[in-house]
Amino acid sequence: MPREQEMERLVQDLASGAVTRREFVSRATALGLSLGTIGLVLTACARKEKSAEQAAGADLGPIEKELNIYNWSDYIAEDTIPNFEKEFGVKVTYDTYESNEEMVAKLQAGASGYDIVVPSNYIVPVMTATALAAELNKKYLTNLGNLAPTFVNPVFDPENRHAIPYQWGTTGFAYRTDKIPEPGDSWGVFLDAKYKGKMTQMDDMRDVIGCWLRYRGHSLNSVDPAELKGAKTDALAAKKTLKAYISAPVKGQLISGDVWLAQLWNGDTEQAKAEQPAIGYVLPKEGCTIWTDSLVIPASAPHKRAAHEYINYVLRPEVGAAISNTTGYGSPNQAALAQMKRPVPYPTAEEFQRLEYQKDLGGAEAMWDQIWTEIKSA
Ligand code: N2P
Repeated sequence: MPREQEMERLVQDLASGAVTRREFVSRATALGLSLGTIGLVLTACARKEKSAEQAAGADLGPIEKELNIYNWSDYIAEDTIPNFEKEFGVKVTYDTYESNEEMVAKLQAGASGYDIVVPSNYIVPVMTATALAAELNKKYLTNLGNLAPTFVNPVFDPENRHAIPYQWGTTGFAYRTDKIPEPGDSWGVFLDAKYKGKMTQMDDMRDVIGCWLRYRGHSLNSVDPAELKGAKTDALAAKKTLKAYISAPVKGQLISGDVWLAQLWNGDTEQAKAEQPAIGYVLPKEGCTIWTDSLVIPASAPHKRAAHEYINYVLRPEVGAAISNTTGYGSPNQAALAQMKRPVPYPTAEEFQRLEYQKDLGGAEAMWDQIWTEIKSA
């Protein structure tokens, strides 16, 4: 295992209690970590454990009158918030974002005022390791039993201590069946000069570089400089044919016909298709991202009781079903499936050969950031 990964694993093991503090110190020293850094990690970990213990059993008091939600765009049913406000007597402020990085940057900048955020799987361990996520108080989550077994105790958040799965989906490409009847099933389509100016990729480092890594047969979590160099070459070649890097807002352009082919998530594709039936979706043969987004309460959330009530409300079968019926995404709410118009079945083991969950890049994030900056500014 490369040294960086070994360190990362070691810090995770300390945080989860898999190694003792004493073991951590001796192994971290052997890995060449400075004593100052070791001290910082130990202090952060102790502080986190203390606040987690306090939070998990705390009585949160009466429900507050306000709730501030920060969610991805187009990721909720029309009546989800109004019904919650009416029933619980809470005024909800609802803001949206377009990428995990945008959301995390807001939280890292200091008390954001948000009570609910919706990170993807690979972001949750980052939020817990940096004490950005609050420990959930399960006594308020009486509907937790409605989660499908796959989403209970997920690898990204053992025992659902900080995250309750909300929706899951994939990142493939959407296309106009009337403009490109046969787009094939490869990420290589983005290199096809025939469609120059009519294609877009997501405005998301992980999805763009990730798809080009898969195109070359690598993991979309690669931290190998040579593999990343290849992915960068392809991304730069594809950029010559692209109209833009754009995520959810591309739906309008697919509907109008300004864009014929767009790297996009399955559910947003379904939403566009509801308005323009000539839209198809492809999971490229080289493989692509599968993700689970979860409801998380930031450690700095000012309205924690209302946030718990909201999570518990979303876990109701009819609320979960209404959300997926609008978004087109899969629901981790097993009890909701029976009420869904087109339930999206969770992938089989065979389908998983084409799918990969993103992981935190750890120390290699800076290298990815650098490559993405170079691609964007080229
Ligand atoms: C929102 C879909 C976002 C999901 N439209 C990406 N994880």
